[in-house]
Amino acid sequence: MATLTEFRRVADGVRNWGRWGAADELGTLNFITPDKVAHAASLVRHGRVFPLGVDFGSSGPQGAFKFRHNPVHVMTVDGGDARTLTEYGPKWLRNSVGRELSAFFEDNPFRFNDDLIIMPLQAATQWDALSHVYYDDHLYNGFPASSVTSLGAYHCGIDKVDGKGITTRAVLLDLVRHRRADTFLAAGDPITPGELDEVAAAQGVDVGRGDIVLIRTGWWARFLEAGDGTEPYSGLDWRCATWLHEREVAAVAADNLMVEDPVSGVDGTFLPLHMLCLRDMGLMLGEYWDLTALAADCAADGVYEFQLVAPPLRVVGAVGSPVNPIAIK
Ligand code: UVW
Repeated sequence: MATLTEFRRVADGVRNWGRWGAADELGTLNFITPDKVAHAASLVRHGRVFPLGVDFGSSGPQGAFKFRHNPVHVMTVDGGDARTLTEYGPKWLRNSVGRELSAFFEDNPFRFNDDLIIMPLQAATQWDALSHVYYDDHLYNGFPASSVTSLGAYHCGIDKVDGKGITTRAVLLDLVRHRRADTFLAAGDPITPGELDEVAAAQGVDVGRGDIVLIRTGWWARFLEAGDGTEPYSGLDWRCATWLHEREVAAVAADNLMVEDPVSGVDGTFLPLHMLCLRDMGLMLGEYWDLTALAADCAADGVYEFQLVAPPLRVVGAVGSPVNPIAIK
């Protein structure tokens, strides 16, 4: 177990504050240049498309924390309403909605359905914005933590990164295949920086400036099998922050709940990799990405690099966003 002093030494080494100016809220997405975007597009050779988002629904992966819930999806207008209004008439439904819908539906075969969703933005496939975590009362680039209020994140909200797309070259590092794991990386054996190098070398792929790194731990496949959103797993050791920093990676995403190993590895802290990536480096984390089909394709053709398109929603002042990332080969 590392000490907090050791953690702070690593944090000082990876911190990008001021690197792109005092007002910067993009962080390591700044590594994605127009040349990088063009190169990523040139990696598309066959037109094979892999949606990496998981289902947003009532049987989603939430359960690990009481403060998060699976999405609640309800219909607000549907075919039943049209039937109610035409068969029983609007007289018993004299509220304004009833009057409005009867104007649409009565004597009119042209109809519509509407719906509504209530969910934590972290419920399923997501990006963490740079304002998602902090320590010592500061967000990325030294912005005060107090700038995140009940009105939202004034600094480093997810809406600030939309200008970047987000699209670039991405690289899959398949830890499940490398470790010859059954379905997933069971708890107790965190992924080290040295192992990331080993996997990249074994796959014959390099990781460099402006790339998004996708880490396959198999957790999502395990969740689909066992249905347990609380199941522990092995994720990235907190020291992988230095590995990501040295390679000037733009972002990292995984198929599990937190990207990082659920056991902290730093005495007296929680989420140390989150803190180093989001708060010190300005590097976004993606969680609950489904990498199964993409990994099968990469294993089949031996190509572990591709174009990734993963724009967040422009939820103003939000500290995260649902996303349906697309990998294209
Ligand atoms: C927490 O676990 C608090 O956050 P995340 O969803 O980013 O892992």
